[in-house]
Amino acid sequence: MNQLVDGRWTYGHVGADPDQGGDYRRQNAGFRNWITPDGAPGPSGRGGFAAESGRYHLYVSYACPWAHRTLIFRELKGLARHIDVSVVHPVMGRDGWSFATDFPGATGDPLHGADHIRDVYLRADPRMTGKATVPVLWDKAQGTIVSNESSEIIRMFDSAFDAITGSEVHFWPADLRPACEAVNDRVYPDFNNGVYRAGFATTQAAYDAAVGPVFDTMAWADDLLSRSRYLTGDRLTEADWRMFTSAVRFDTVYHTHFKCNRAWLRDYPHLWGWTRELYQMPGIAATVRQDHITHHYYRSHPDINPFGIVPINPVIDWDEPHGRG
Ligand SMILES: N[C@@H](CCC(=O)N[C@@H](CS)C(=O)NCC(=O)O)C(=O)O
Repeated sequence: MNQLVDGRWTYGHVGADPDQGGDYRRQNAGFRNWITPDGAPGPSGRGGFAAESGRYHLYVSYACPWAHRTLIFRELKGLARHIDVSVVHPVMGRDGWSFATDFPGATGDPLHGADHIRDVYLRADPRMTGKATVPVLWDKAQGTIVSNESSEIIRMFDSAFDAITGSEVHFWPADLRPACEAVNDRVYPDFNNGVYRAGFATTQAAYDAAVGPVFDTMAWADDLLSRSRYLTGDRLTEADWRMFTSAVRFDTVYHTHFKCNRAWLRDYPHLWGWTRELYQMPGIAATVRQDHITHHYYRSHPDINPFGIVPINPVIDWDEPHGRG
């Protein structure tokens, strides 16, 4: 379960991002291996995970912004034909993510017939005790989990399969890595995770400390995007996609459910145009399932929405011309 620390909810991924360089220790088994073109070891974990078509399986929730990153990279990198996907039910109960199929788009688990995502973790590590998170990248050949860290899964997807897919587009290019890191270092704590810290705060002080940086970061990004095509300059990078997954959830859940209601995202013209531009890129709209997003957040957190009522929500025209570039 989420942990209450100093009046703040730590939501599993607080500090979980290795980009933060902090002292966070993942509660769950922490699978940190890498798929590489030839199976050589990656920056962490062990080797033996060579890029092959059909070998790997991705478990996601359409609701989760971290899992969403991996779905986006699967599309952008032409991996949909090579890596199949299972989607959990959007409503997370006491046993965590389930494979119930009574919601459109929830696929169940055709690979293992598991009831919950926890069962998939237990196949890889029967002693695993911590939280069973999505995404999970599964290796059918070795019957284990390659990685459950989205920030690393997107970097393997960015290049490991290029010889198979022929993809030549890269979102983690060597020359822009410092610029990406600088943006990620702000966006992860103050926006991606900042909305959770605001939403799960149980003291006024914890809420106040979290919510200010959320809007400071949106104002900063709006200003940056008034002068720059993307967050790190002229080229679209992972830094954009990592901010995007929270941006598309802002007006439908974070604004109301997490009490981030100083403004709507669509009040920031450049940020809103950029969000629509990314949304309208080929393959992306199908990864954005607002039905899963709203039903997950509003129905999975009884502490902050005890009756599980899903609000009517604003009507948002995601296909409105973005007028950029
Ligand atoms: N560091 C992980 C974090 C993933 C994560 O925290 N996912 C949440 C959903 S948004 C989860 O699965 N939580 C399970 C739970 O709370 O039981 C990543 O980025 O891959």
